[in-house]
Amino acid sequence: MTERATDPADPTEHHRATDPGVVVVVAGAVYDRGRLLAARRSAPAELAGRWELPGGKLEPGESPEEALVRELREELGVEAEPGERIPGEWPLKPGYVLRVWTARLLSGVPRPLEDHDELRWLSRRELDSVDWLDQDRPAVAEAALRLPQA
Ligand code: 523
Repeated sequence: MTERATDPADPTEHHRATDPGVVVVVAGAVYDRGRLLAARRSAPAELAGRWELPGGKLEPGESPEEALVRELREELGVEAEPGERIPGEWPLKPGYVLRVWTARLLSGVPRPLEDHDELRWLSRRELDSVDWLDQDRPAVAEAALRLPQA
């Protein structure tokens, strides 16, 4: 299901879409021991083979943090704790925006269960070694600033 945020009186509204017609996609800059998790998309065809910060669309009634925890559990089989929002918002296809949170791995070893066919943990100096989706690049650059130099 897709969240189209609606009620301006809802106190959680600012956590969702600023524009009620916009679908929010949340992604996680998942850290573990000084490395950032990169995931290679297996679908749809136009995005397959490109690397992203894992995540997905908000479902109705979810906060972005809840959506992120759910997506990381579904897609990677891990438990993660959301941290801070990485400032900024990046347009995707028309009507969709990407927002990114940092997240810390709590338990589990990430596996590509859904939507991905490969995962890699990248140190700061390895971040340019994968072909990130264009829209993820600014968030990856911001996330890199939060990684220890390696
Ligand atoms: N992106 C994107 N970068 C990024 C994510 C998580 C998603 O550009 N880091 C885009 C890709 C899709 C759209 O956002 O065009 C929705 O992401 P998707 O397909 O991962 O969302 P889901 O998992 O909620 O989608 P369904 O499989 O349709 O439920």
